[in-house]
Amino acid sequence: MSLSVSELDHFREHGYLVKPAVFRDADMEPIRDAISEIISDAADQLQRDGELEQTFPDARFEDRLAQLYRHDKDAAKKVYGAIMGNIGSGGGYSGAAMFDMVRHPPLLSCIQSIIGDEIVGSSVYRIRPKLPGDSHGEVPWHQDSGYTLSHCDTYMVVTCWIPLVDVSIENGCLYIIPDSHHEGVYTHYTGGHGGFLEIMKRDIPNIENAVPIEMAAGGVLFLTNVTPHASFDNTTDKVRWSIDLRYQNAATPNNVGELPGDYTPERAQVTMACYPGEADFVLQSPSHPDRVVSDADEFHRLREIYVNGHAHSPGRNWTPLTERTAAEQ
Ligand SMILES: O=C(O)CCC(=O)C(=O)O
Repeated sequence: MSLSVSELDHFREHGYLVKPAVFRDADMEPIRDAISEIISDAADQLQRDGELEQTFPDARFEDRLAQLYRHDKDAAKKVYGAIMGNIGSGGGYSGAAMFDMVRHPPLLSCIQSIIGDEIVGSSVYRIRPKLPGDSHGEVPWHQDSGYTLSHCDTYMVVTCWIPLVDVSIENGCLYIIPDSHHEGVYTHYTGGHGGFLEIMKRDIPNIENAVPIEMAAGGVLFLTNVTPHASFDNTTDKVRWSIDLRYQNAATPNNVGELPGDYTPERAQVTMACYPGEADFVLQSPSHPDRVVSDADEFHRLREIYVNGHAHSPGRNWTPLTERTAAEQ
């Protein structure tokens, strides 16, 4: 499976592409099982510690965390923290089932069509549960480049957004704005909805053309790092589970072969990985096959080194969102 010329043209021209059925149901079973196991272990532990009354062991994959959340919000947040990690410092699940999602051969073939055959798994990936009734569930308009260092703005880092359940407007699918990726990185503000970075609507050309991307589980929404996107409330009673993965060519700044301690405040920014705080990893390299991470334990070890290592990142100089700015939009 790779991208056809017309799919590639669509991606380049409009800044996004939806490709159905890149993952079959059986391909997603291991990650769903891994997530379910983390939920079970965390909920059981909270119950043993007296912090949670009910654990809903018989609930289905798309129901259980929603039931936990309705029952006890604080406990449910601790449970999903173990899966998703923290924005900014990573963490979250980095076991074998995640590694198999990241290096899924049909997905890598599509990625190769976009960025070439030297493929680095870009450091930021997330497993996201969008919970019904979570007032922090909205992810406001942003470009992924808003989160990475500015010297990477002109490089291509491809985001792959993969729903593990069917997604619709009702359960909080992604929205994108076609053709709005040609003008670089827009001004972001810190402390937007849900605590995330946010671009004011007035600053995004064509915002009126925003489209919801409803998709079946296992499809992939490919986005550029400068394609504005957002997601809103989940008004159903089930969890919207998705995974977002990122990929870049090996020539794009990365931290392969480096340690968090190599990132010091004195270091010149242009020599830094686009997102210093989490580990990048080589997934395909005809020129340096020895650098390819092919072992799930090695993947986990690399990720953990960065989670525990606190690499210095200069970040970006986005200013906080004030009530006045928010009201002006
Ligand atoms: O999954 C979501 O709702 C938001 C995902 C997102 O913004 C991203 O992957 O950059």
